[in-house]
Amino acid sequence: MIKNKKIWSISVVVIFTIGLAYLFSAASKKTVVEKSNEVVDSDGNPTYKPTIENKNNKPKYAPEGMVWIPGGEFSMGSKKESESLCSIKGVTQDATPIHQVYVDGFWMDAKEVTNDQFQKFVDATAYVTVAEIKPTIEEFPNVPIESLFAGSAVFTPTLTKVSLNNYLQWWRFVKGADWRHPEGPNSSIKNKGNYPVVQIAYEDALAYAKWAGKRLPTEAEWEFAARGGKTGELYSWGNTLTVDHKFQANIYQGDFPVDKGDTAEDGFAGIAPVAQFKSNAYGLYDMAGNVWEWVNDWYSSDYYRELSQEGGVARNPKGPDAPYDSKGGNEKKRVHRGGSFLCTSEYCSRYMVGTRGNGEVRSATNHLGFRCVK
Ligand SMILES: [Ca+2]
Ligand SMILES: [Ca+2]
Repeated sequence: MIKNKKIWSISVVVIFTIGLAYLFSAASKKTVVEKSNEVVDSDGNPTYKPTIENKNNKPKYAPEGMVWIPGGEFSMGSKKESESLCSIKGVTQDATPIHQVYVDGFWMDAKEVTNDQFQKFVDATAYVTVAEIKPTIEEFPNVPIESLFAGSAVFTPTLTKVSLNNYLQWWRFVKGADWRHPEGPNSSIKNKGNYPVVQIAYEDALAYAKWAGKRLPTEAEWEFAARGGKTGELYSWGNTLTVDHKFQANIYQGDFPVDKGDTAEDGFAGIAPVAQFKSNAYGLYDMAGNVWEWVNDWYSSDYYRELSQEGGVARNPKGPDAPYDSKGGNEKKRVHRGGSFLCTSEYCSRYMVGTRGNGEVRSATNHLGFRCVK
């Protein structure tokens, strides 16, 4: 009888323990459930898992101007709801779903590459950028030869408020616009050595990186770095656009894209010298705003979906094998990240850290630059 009683009480304890374990695991499942490698909570809503940084892998000697990004596992991408922070529908769709990614550690330029740095490269190599070369008739067979000029795209404010559905209203191809003349032949970079170099095509950025003994970051490396070890925050500095009513990046305030519409509440109308705002937790400046930055990956609007369907943790992803845009067109596009001094909540909002941009590889603009890694 006593023995039976003992067995009975042991059983109660065992059942109680199993029950507790079950409740505990149910509670932890409540936070994060993985479906393929898409990260969702128990209600199926996209969420982020805590970033797990690699430890103790920092090499001893830092290359000049670069900061160590430890790498590790993180949740990459943007929540669907973030789209409501942007007036144009659908522009953040290509950054969903949130999926698990691992990147190795690497060095990254703390700042956007400047005019002074690019000048050194050109002085050493006599490199000529894409925007400085007259396009050939082979490239543009339908354009009369007398209309083929060396030049590039320049932001040109509109005289009045316009509907924001056609960017050709504020982008103009300007003959003679290039990195030394970012807004056209009458503009210059005199006294702007500390400004980010712009009017840079993908191959120009690549050539600079090679000369500097560096490379362009992958899109995953760029986002890991921009998040600064934080988990799923909206911006590279936190979850609110301003901190103590102060803007944290050089973006655009006021009526876009109207002439004198930029109210420069953040301190700058148009482009700013590099590193005028606080760095993120890794010591990186301007990971949001100032100029867009080329990364190495081909742009595919479906890449995140495809990657998440593969399941597991995507290790050091390098982008799709070929460019693809569900919106159509067959341009060869690569990814841009971070947004620029022209990004506004009225238009693209892509200073949000998990969002993406893209551009044709030989097309440069006066709000597009880059930084390197190694
Ligand atoms: Ca600004
Ligand atoms: Ca930037």
